[in-house]
Amino acid sequence: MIATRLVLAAALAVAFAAPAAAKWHPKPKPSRMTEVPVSVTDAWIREAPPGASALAAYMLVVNPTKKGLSLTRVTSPSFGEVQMHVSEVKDGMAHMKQVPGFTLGPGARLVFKPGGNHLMLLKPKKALKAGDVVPMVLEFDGAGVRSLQVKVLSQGITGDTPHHP
Ligand SMILES: [Cu+2]
Repeated sequence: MIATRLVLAAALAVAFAAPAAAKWHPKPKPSRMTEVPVSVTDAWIREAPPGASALAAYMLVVNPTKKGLSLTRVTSPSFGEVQMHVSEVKDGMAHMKQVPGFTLGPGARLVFKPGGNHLMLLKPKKALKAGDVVPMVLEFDGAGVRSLQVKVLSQGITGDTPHHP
């Protein structure tokens, strides 16, 4: 009888200890929270016709730190997916392809511009028009993030570089 009670008490102790143990071992991701002092200028999204399934974003990213950085992921709450694309000319034809990221050495500049590297914004969650502002987060592997607000502009909507339909 006493033995049974002890077992029950032990079982209860474990049950109550479990939540405390979970609290004791949090899983912080400091690198995902840290803002990296990367400079981002001239950030803009090209306004697309209503119903467009993809938009493109452009900006100048400069790494002023003394450490190399790897841009490995870009997200935006306004889009289901953001890809990093490079443009290249093959056999006289302009092509674009997705890349896993870009590395920026100390002091390096990374240019996203029409006809060159660009951020491909896919699965828009709502229609965007010129003047709208879209939050975006650049993630630098192991270093942190750079959060920014990107304005939608109508410039170039007729396009110097035809893009995804
Ligand atoms: Cu593209």
